[in-house]
Amino acid sequence: MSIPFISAEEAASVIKNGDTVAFSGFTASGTPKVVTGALAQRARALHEKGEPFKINVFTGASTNDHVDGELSRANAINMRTPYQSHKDARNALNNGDMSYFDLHLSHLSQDLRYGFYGDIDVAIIEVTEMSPNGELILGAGMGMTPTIAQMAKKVIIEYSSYYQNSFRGFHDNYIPLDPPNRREIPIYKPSDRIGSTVLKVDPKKIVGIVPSNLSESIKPFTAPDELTQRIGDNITHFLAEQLRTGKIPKEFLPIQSGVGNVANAVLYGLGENPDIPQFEMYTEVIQDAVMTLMEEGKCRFASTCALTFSDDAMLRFMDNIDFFRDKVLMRPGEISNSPEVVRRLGLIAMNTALEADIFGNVNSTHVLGTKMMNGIGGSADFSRNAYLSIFSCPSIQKGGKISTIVPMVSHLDHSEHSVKILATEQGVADLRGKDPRQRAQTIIENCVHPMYKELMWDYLKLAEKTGGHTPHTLGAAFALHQAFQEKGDMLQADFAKFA
Ligand code: 0RQ
Repeated sequence: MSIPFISAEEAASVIKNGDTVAFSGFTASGTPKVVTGALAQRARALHEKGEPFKINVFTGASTNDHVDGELSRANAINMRTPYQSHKDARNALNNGDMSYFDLHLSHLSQDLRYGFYGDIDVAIIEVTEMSPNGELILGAGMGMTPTIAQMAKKVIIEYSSYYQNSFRGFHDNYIPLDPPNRREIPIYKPSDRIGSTVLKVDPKKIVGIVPSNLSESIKPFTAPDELTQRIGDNITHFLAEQLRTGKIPKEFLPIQSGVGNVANAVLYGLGENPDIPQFEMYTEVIQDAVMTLMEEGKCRFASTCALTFSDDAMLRFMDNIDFFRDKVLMRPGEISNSPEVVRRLGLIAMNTALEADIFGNVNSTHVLGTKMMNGIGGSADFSRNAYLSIFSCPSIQKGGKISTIVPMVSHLDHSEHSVKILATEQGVADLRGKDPRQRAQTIIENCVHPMYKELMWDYLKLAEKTGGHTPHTLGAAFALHQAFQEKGDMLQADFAKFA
């Protein structure tokens, strides 16, 4: 069967107001880049005529400017899940122009198959190779593509000619059976392949192929600065000590690492520390640092959902693709983030907090309790089930007007039960085996910035007067947040009126 090449406008015309559209990819990698621009134009034209046009957008994780940027600027998104990190989408959802629900990334594929969110009308899938019988080779990110390819009523293909070398062999396409028939996911080490290198789609569902030649447009990461390097060093020294004392097996354990500059700095720190042996990764995203660690021989293998490389690093990867062919496997998000596999492999999970409280609860999503930053992403898929879950952040933000360690988090993503280690540039708090008062003491001693220490000890003393297993004086628990809201500086918090 021959599948026609069509324009972005023709592809966009297939999508109707109110449709649910699902996208391939994970982060910007493997995310479609062409059809959504035409769709945004159509939405604008219809809005100008006073006609409604909004779609529901389901993705593997965050996307790119073509999807979240174009569509949110055109006010064309009704509902969005499970994760975003684009400033225009962030504005739209915080203003109430778009509804958004924040979801564990490993959940969306199965929730869709369970029928929780209705049908998928259209899937837009970026491929790098394709055969007439519907066998697809995906690109640099998998996301939930196997599930959306299976469920969607119609499929639009974006055929990317950007990559000169073939991605064939890097993907592990697999959909687990659904309950009550699910079996174990047979991954016993990060490099175990369980699925197929190609993704099969019913060619009758494919409405057309849209050519694309755009890169992922991922900017290079900034080199570690003094702050991120100190956080990275603190975590690396802690892990080396755990290894020396036998709390981490001598073979070391697979690493999961979140996104961002701190995550990159931690990985560089692991690479440079001679006490950390060669390791493998079981993670959802690999960034530039991992590629360097592979080239240096420090990282042996990475199971991931996406290659979130900057454009320059991606070209380096492509130039040397045969070197990486037996060192990288891309899996769907429900497998890269599978809690079952995470628990079995015994991961060291390293994720980032916006704020943490003195008892070890973590907020990763809501700035000052109300404004959504990105979303929970895969952080809880990993941290809840890891061998060792580490959260890190700088101890202060906004030039010291904000302490990231507070008496009580203003929003909860990861409870004290999922947080074993908390690290800032000040030091590391090991929370294992400690009761709430001991946790508070070790966090204040090791993680709080010196300018906030006295304030935090004052709060603990005040809270201890109220008593209880987890001491809190509820009226004062958000005094730092209130001081920032009213006076622009958390240091202005005053506990005297609660004494
Ligand atoms: O503000 O942008 O105005 O400068 O928040 O802060 O320190 O640069 O944070 O980029 O490392 O991201 C948790 C958001 C951290 C991210 C989070 C302000 C600060 C700055 C950004 P500016 P940083 P990072 C794998 C796992 C959840 C998902 C996850 C994240 C801006 O890591 O989204 O882990 N994690 N996924 O000034 C007020 C505070 C603040 C604050 C920071 N306490 N109060 N403002 N800021 N802390 C990936 C996937 O799942 C795909």
